[in-house]
Amino acid sequence: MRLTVTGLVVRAARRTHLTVPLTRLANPPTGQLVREISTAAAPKDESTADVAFPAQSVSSVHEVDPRKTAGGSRAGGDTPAVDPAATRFKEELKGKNEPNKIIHGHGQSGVLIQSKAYVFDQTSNLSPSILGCIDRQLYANPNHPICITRRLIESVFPAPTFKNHVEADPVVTAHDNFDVLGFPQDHPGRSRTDTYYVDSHHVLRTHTSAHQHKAFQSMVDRPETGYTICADVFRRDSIDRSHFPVFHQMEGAKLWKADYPAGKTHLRYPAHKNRQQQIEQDIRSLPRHDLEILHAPIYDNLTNPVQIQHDIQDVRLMVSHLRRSLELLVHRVFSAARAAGVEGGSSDVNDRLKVRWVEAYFPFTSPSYELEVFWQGDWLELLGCGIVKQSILSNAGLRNHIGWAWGLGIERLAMILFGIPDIRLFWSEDPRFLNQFKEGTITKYEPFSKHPSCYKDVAFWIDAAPAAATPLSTSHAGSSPPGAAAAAGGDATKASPTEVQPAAFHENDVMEIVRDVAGRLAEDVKLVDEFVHPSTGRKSLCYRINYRSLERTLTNDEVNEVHQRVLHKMADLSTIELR
Ligand code: FA5
Ligand code: MG
Repeated sequence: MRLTVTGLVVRAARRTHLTVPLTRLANPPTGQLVREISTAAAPKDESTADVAFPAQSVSSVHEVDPRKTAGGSRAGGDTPAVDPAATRFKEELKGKNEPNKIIHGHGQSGVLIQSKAYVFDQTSNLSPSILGCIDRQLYANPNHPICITRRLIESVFPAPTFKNHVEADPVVTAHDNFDVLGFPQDHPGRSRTDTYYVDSHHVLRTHTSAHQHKAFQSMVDRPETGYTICADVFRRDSIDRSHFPVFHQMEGAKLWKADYPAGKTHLRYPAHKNRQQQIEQDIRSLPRHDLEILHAPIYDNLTNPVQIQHDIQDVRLMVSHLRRSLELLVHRVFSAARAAGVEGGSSDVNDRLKVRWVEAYFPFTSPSYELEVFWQGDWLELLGCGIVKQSILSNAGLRNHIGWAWGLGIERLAMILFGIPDIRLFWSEDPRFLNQFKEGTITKYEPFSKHPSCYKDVAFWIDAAPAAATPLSTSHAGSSPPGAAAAAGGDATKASPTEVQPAAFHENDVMEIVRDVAGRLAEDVKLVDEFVHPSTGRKSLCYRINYRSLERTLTNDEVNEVHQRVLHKMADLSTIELR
């Protein structure tokens, strides 16, 4: 299982690939500077150093190279010009009313998702298999482990402090998924090889943070000071027992407001102090836990800085509140798992659970962290989090607020909670799986069958160097799950939108073909051989596909037939030549 993110190699690599905003380097908030500001009588105005997000950037929307991302995106997702043919086709899609199915006609293709029609353009890369997962809404079925886990998480972040949302429509603008959160234009998460584009302006969200800006905006007039959002998220990714192209995320945020009186500068300090005291009080009211915390860095001036607008004491307090809240969540989940008899990280039930905090990078928080838990002999990344960038709050109309946010993968917790060994099981419609779970109860999953695997290889030549650094050719092979090296999808070792090799082979293209043809019959796909021909210099890759159904034994003929169809589709790829 490639559930863990361990080792500093990955983290060091991540930082070299992600763009660190220049402002960070030009204005490092040295400890000295921060301390001076924090002890000054007049507190800083968190809103003064706003960086406006790019409202509209359409530089490469009509990129000719179809492998590249749409790159920029428009605020609100409105299309640049009204095309009468596209408008007619949209009406036709609505009239047909066949949701989540690719429809062709009049030289155009498109799809109806959640009653909205989208006409494909050269950026679109949706596949029938991914569309088939839309609208399952596992998080809304009270007897499904995803929903049971969601409810457990919500119980740690309850009303009235938190408003608990779900977001049913998976299509968001690229603006909301990336731009508004400060993703650099060359961030690997924007690549078409990693993200499902509905059209140049819309994507299937790659993370719940795509709803962060609107959730913050809606808090301007609401009594709640926090939220949670649950949704399905989509990433073109590798195939193994812990990765599925659709998974579920939950995002949470909590803010504190200072009631700065307009124009009365001398009254700002008491308002600032009041807010600080409120955070202290909120920390005191959090229940205690007995987790063993092995490592917990607060900030690092160079690599994980406190934002220039922030008072360092405020940050210390918010980080403490954030950590205590999430540690409490982990404690609840693991206590429930142990009570249900699911095997833990240690055979001794009385052993304390070990967790550690590690530095991370997200374009929309600083400082940022990941929480890892020691589970079944290895460190497992559960979530990412941090102090919300002040520009994001100000852009949402929350100028006097400061706060934290986190995002976690529900499957990661649910697999632990119920002892579910394979992520594909969550999508099973087999009653022998579904009938094991009941609203509000944690029960250990009992495997109902174990069917044999059938391995088949596919070997091919590639001409150009691969756009993806293949697992065997990277130094941190095996330690970095795809998607882990960058916020919200996008492995920093993979092709990026600025990749200079048009149409180079990308391993996610193989994954997508296998997924489309074999569906959930493919348990994992691994690169098993890679060599360069000594005289021609051409590179050969060999991938091994493990076919195994969770529900029945596959016949040889059946697997051969599926594999032939995979080979057939692979042969159509212009970037490879089958061997
Ligand atoms: C994010 O998606 C950020 N939006 C999280 C965040 C929110 C940070 C708010 C700061 C503030 P990341 O790509 O690391 O980050 O994913 C978050 C979590 O989703 C991971 O820690 C992991 O638990 C889960 N996750 C990521 N990729 C997968 C995958 N392919 N399969 C299952 N779970 C995954
Ligand atoms: Mg991560």
